[in-house]
Amino acid sequence: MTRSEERLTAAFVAVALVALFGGVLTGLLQGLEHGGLDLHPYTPVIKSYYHSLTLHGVLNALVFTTFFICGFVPFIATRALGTPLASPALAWGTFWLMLVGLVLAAIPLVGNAATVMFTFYPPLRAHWAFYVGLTLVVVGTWLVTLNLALTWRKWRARNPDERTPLAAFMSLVTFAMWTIASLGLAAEMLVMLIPWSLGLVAGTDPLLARVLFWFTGHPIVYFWLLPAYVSWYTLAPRQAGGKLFSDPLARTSFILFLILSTPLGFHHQYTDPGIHVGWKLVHAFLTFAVFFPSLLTFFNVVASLESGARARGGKGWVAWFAKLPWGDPSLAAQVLAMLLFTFGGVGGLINASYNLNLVVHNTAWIVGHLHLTVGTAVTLTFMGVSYWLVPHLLGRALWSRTLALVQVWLWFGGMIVFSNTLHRLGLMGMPRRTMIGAAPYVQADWKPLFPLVGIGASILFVSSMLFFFNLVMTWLASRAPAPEVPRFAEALSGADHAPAVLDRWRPWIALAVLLIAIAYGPTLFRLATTTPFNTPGMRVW
Ligand code: HEM
Ligand SMILES: [Cu+2]
Repeated sequence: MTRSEERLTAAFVAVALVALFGGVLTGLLQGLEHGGLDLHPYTPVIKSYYHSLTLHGVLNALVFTTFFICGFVPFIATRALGTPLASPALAWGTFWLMLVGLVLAAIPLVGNAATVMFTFYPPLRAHWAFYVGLTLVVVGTWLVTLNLALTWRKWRARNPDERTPLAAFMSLVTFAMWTIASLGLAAEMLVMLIPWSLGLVAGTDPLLARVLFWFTGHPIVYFWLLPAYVSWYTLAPRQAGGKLFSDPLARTSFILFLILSTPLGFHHQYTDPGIHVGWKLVHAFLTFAVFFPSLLTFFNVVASLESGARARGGKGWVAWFAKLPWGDPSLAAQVLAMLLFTFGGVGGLINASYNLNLVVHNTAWIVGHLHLTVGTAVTLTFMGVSYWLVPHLLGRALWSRTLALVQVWLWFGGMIVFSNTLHRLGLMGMPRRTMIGAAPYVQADWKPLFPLVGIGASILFVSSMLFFFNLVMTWLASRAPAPEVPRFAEALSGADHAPAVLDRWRPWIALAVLLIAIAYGPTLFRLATTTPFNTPGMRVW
């Protein structure tokens, strides 16, 4: 790995962490508002609860995740292949393009001219720069895919008979899946939102926009999750002192994600009129199908951790768990992230169930759920990764491992309080995306739970501040040299046990495209040919 590539990863990760900083700051404000303390009027930049909420969603779910992934995944892929990126110039061009896009989107976002939530559903209409900026960020991610594909081809030319190393294979699948999945969002931006926000066309259509949005909006969760899985599969087993249980099983689960991640976005639209119930049901079934590779992941990763714990003297069916190297903050973060993710997975099945969805739809339950998934499985894992990656990039040892351990456990504990409370409030009917302190319909049974939202949010905020403090001190005050980067785990059952067809791209990508065409084709065709674009834009803030 060249010096320039390390700087590239550092640049992406730095932008990601700045975004996360803004994200947790606004998160605290919202949590406190729910707890009865509305500080929004006293902040300099933030104009309203909804301005804060939009910043929070965009900075955390879109910017932090995407930039971290574009730094981390190529880092892993090039390491696994043992080759530098095919085009460093393209890689840097990509970074600058994405940064320009981010700044373009950030100007109206911060200036309260794009207070449309991170889902930007029309007819809410943001300033055009918001849409154009986000589109440039997406285009940047495609260029990352291109660079990774070129790098793999170069590697393949030199190693015609070898299996693609697991970590590189997973990295490529992640970006291939995302590139297919992001076409919906690109279409929504280019055909609908950008011309409309520029005033080139008069009207738009909420339903078609939502269909295109969720074409990308569901698989984006796998774009966030798969890089966390890369760490769980290829690094965590060795960090735990063990081996990956099965390499072929890991490849199989990623191929299933490639095929199944996209054709199921209607599970976000069960209550939308204008989509036939039959197609909604097809998407519901496919949603249950994509749960299967997550189960494979759960089984494989837990078995791998167990091999580590047993090698360290762990015994029993469950008691081995205590023998994991809990003193390593990077591993502790990831294992705790996995633990909370099991509850996120169970909740996800509830969301996906046609009838149960009607109970939880648009309630605080969803907020509880998504903080277990992207807010913990992904974020806490990325924090764990940062605990070795940032020291490596700075060339200095982590300033305090103890503080890092405290941070990780605080996130775990804070999230249990925060997320559990929101799940319960949701079941009592409390809506999400609402400045609850200003709502006239607050129910008596919600009130005793409000303080817990504020307390959970505060613990999470303290945890994230400790995270940033530790990294800043690593940069400014740490003098010891950085330890070695975790090496890739060996597998108990290795790549040579995997059928060769798993190492081919065309059949799987073709299958993915075919399933998308079946699941989305008829509805998209009908909407595209019959939709009257006659809904005017609104600015409700
Ligand atoms: C200090 C940590 C955090 C706190 C206190 C916090 C708090 C909150 C609260 C109270 C809401 C609900 C707002 C509402 O429905 O009206 C919310 C929404 C949300 N949060 Fe967080 N959050 C935190 C971290 C994160 C992280 C790390 C992520 C993702 C990486 C994240 C992603 C989201 C998303 C996507 C929403 C939904 C936004 C929307 O409905 O438009 N949060 N957060
Ligand atoms: Cu979904």
